[in-house]
Amino acid sequence: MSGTMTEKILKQHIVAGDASVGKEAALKIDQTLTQDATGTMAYLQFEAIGIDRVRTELSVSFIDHNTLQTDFKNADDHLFLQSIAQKYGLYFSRPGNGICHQVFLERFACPGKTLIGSDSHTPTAGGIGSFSVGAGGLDVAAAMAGKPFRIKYPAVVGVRLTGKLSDWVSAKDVILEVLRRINVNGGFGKVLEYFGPGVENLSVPDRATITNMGTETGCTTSIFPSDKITKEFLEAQGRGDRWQEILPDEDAHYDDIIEIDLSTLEPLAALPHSPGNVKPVREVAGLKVNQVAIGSCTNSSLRDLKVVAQALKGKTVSPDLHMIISPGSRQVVEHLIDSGEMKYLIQAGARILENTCGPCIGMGSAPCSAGVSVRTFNRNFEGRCGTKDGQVYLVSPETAVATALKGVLSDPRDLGEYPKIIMPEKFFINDNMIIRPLPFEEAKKIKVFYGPNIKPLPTFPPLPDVLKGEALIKLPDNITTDHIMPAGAKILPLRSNVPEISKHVFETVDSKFSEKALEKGGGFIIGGDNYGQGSSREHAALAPKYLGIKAVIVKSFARIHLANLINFGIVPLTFENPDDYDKIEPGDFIEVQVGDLRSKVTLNNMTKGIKINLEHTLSELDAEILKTGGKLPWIKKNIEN
Ligand code: MIC
Ligand code: SF4
Repeated sequence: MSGTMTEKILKQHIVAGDASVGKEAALKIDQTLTQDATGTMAYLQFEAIGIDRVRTELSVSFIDHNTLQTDFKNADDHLFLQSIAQKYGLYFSRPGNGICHQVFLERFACPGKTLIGSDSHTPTAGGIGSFSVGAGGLDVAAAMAGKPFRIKYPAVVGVRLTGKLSDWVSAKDVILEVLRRINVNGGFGKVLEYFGPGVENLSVPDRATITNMGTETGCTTSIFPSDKITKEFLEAQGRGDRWQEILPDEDAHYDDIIEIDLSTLEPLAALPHSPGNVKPVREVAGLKVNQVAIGSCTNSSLRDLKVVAQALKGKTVSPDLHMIISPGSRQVVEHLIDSGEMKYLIQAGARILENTCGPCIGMGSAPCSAGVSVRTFNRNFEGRCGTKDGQVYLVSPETAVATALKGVLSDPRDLGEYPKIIMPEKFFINDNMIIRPLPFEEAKKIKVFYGPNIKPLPTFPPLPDVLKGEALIKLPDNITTDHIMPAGAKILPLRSNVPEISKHVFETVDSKFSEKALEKGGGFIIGGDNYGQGSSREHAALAPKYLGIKAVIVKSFARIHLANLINFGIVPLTFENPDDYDKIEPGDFIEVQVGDLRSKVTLNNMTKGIKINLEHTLSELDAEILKTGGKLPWIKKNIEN
């Protein structure tokens, strides 16, 4: 039977449910990844499930988000994660080894496998032909315990690539073009599957840039074929035996098709404050820039940094700005040192940071007041860079380096001849910063280290039939998880301490929110479209739950956040008629009859005396999980050890 790549991989992994678009399907998960910021909670949950070893083919725990160690908290969390990995049979990538998605692509990702990761950019591995999905930590914990992962069976959109990119135009411009066309919610419920003759003109890291930032469309995942180029990449990584061909059939049926002729693309930029706010660089060129930052899981591969190094060779970064580079992995750095290109970066005045997420998640390098920062990252949500009025532009490494040299936002095509990039035939393989799993008998003896910052998981009671309380906050469209539960150097160390981190919920929107919520005994959140876009951080559900939030009532949800709300027992509801959004004001007292969540849900605005019809997309199982008080108690009830 003919099919898309998505259908082929899913067919081999569906263990229950229905393979029709929009219906719930349960997938067997082969591989998992976590990073430190979501990992502490995910492993506390894994421990609470009570399994003695991970039940996946491969599970990897990375430390890459918070490595600042500003006090004992972060250092303690690292020890916790390392001891957990040793105890339960995981690979552990030590701090400094690199950004999870870059290292995973280099050393672990396999075509045809299913992967879930407690990070929304897990689809990076789609660049190698893996079906890889971002999820909340609890879903990853459940997958590590051998439980299937439930998704709404996706529609498959074929992105047909033709032609070849011009000099100074690169993979980032391809995904910015996709975002320009479908914006930050155009991918909801869909897989973006790349195919067509243009695919062979993109390397695996190029493809990974595209699947990485595909997350910003709200899609379930993005995937590229596994072809000759994939084989060469895996062979160069010493992993040729992991290759298998995965191509769509000639007559594969796509639910929709997006056509992109690579040769017509030009350098693009996403303007503040949305990755979907895309314009050609030439239209915004000349803007004075205070900072250029290169790196993140989107654009920190060896190819990307080689382009930057070659363009900087023998030149000096503009005195009007700072240039910061965070390489994706130690492998990338080793190659840059070996080829002498690291010297070009340093001689030009670039400031080299550790191989971590760094400025992308507000861990330092915040721009100056109202500063313009031009970044090769994937998100430019307001305040995420650490400066509330910072103006972040998302661009390719080519545009970033041109800007660093000129001091103003610049079209890289003005730099002249495109540098010649020589990629190694074989990558340096040095896995000495990856600690392998211990044999079971030895693992059993490991004692898990719990620092004083690791607080026990809060528990929540089953859901009552009627929810009552105040509308505590009313928000516009496209609220991100960075609004709900901010990150950055001050807050990330609190990820394993729910009572403390809850104090920061909605801090940038309403500084009194957490106090108010606790004082009123909880209540409701009212929002617009695409509520919860962005990160997979389950703290954006868990912390509001801790503050007593009972239901979130919005026009529409982003995928991962919706799943996280269910996992933590907050009822996700939408307006049957979006105009009813106007019928609730903050402070209104509300009563919502949820019953068994199988029939219609009505909201009674007691303050205004108005009844409003609400909807939801909850499956029977979701309803059961919610009624039990969340996924953890539900799993504990249902797991067969
Ligand atoms: C992000 O890019 O927002 C993060 C930080 O990587 C998050 C995960 C987190 O909040 O820990 C993500 O994308 O899922
Ligand atoms: Fe890290 Fe940024 Fe990538 Fe998130 S988007 S995983 S913070 S580099």
